[in-house]
Amino acid sequence: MKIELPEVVKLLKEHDNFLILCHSHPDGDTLGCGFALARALRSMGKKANVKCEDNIPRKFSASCEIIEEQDFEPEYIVSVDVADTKLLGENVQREYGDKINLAIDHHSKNADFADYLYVDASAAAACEIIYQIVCELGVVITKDIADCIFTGLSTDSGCFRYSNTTPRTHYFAAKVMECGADAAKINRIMFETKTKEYAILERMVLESLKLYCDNKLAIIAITQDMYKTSGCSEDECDGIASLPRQIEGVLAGVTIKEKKDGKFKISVRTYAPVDAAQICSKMGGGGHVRAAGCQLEGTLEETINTIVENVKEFLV
Ligand SMILES: [Mn+2]
Repeated sequence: MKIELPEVVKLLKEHDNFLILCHSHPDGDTLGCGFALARALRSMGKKANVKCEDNIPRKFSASCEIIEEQDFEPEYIVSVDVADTKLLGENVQREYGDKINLAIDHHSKNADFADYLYVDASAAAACEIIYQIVCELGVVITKDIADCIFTGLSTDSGCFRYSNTTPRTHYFAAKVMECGADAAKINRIMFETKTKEYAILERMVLESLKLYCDNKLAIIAITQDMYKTSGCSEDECDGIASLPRQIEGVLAGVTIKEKKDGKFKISVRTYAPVDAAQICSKMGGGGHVRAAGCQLEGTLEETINTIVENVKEFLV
């Protein structure tokens, strides 16, 4: 059932012993939401843990500092930034997928899997929602909470450069900076710092770049071999998906990542009027207007062909 923000706040006040679920392959937004909310609830004297199927990439350790796990039986399960229970990852989905009490999200196509759902699709990051919730809960926004929220705001808006960025995104960022968020440090870690391994991987990925559809579609591919040769881990290269769209004239940038099981994870980034969510839903996935994803099987060549076939009609 869809609810509004005051009801979300009421549910959080009424309950205790929270388990907060992030999506798998965690990004700055889902982690920022999870740890900000857990810290806020704990500061109200409640118990709260954060759960994620995958390991948390090292670059988030400075801003979303991992909190010590508390020992309790979860009573109220909240998902943050999770559009579909599939995105929780296999194990978390199996254990909690049908037990989620409250979903807090900013994906317009949320699968409505929880007892209660709050979606604000106008939010650039789910952390915009968490900021409002934390304020309404009346808790003091500590530097730790501020850093978490800033991380979500900044990463989901591409350092406030993507078209999803609104005055409100900037306003909330300003508010959490007033509470001590270290914006410069977080942005440097998220957007300017790369490991030597990542730089080597990036060079290989750029060599894989191919242009299609009158140079309006750019595709790059990352194979398991490239991870091995470069020494770069898979969870380290989320930002690479923005690469193909940087080329002048490109309206759709596609990143193909080979997973360990040989299947391909596809990330699509677009500029107006091309709708990434529409493209990906044709291939069994989904997401936002400018950023979406799906999964494909087959050889790399077949996968590229499938993508070109599905994207080209949107580029005429
Ligand atoms: Mn998000």
